[in-house]
Amino acid sequence: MLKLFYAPGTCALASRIALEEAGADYEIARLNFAESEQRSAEFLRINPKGRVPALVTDRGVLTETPAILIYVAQAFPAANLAMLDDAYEFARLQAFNAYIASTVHVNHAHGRRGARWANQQSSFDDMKSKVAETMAASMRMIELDFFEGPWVMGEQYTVADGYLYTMSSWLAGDGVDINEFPILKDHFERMSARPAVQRVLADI
Ligand SMILES: N[C@@H](CCC(=O)N[C@@H](CS)C(=O)NCC(=O)O)C(=O)O
Repeated sequence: MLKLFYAPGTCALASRIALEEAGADYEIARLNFAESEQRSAEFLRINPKGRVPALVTDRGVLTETPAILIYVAQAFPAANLAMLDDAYEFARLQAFNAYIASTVHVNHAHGRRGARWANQQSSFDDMKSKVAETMAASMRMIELDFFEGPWVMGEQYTVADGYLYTMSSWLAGDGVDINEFPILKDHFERMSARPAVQRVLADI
């Protein structure tokens, strides 16, 4: 059975939504970040990066959200969570997920994980002061330039939707009002109502 290492409020939510949407048989292993369990020797043996998500499969451990999302889409093709037969559309989906991982998530991380990039408190404070601006700029670009509607990629619901939903769920904490983005707000509300997301929210 698949096992997802997870922590509430993290990007691992996207992988969990994908597993739920896929109807996968999986179990959750929750890490308590307040207790730094992600840096425990036991977890570092599973994921030396000390981060979630990590998905334990019968062939080994997968990390990195975009890779896990595509793995789930390919491992459960009946769920139709990616355009697996269209090279161009599949690449567009991966481009969206890569943008979230490399830019939007990193914007957010500057607010709480500044120690990854700097040493001084003044540097952390400076990075943190930029988060609302960079998150808003990224979300504006997604809303105006990337989001096809009614789902991220158009008519087909894909793993990108749970990933965008995860980013939208961080906005209030990053000082960004989702009401500034009516399309993303509508997407967030429709995502929240999906049975798979409801199941996750009931067991956060
Ligand atoms: N590139 C990774 C990033 C994973 C990541 O940074 N996860 C965060 C939670 S959102 C984490 O585990 N942080 C723990 C830490 O920094 O100690 C991905 O996209 O999955």
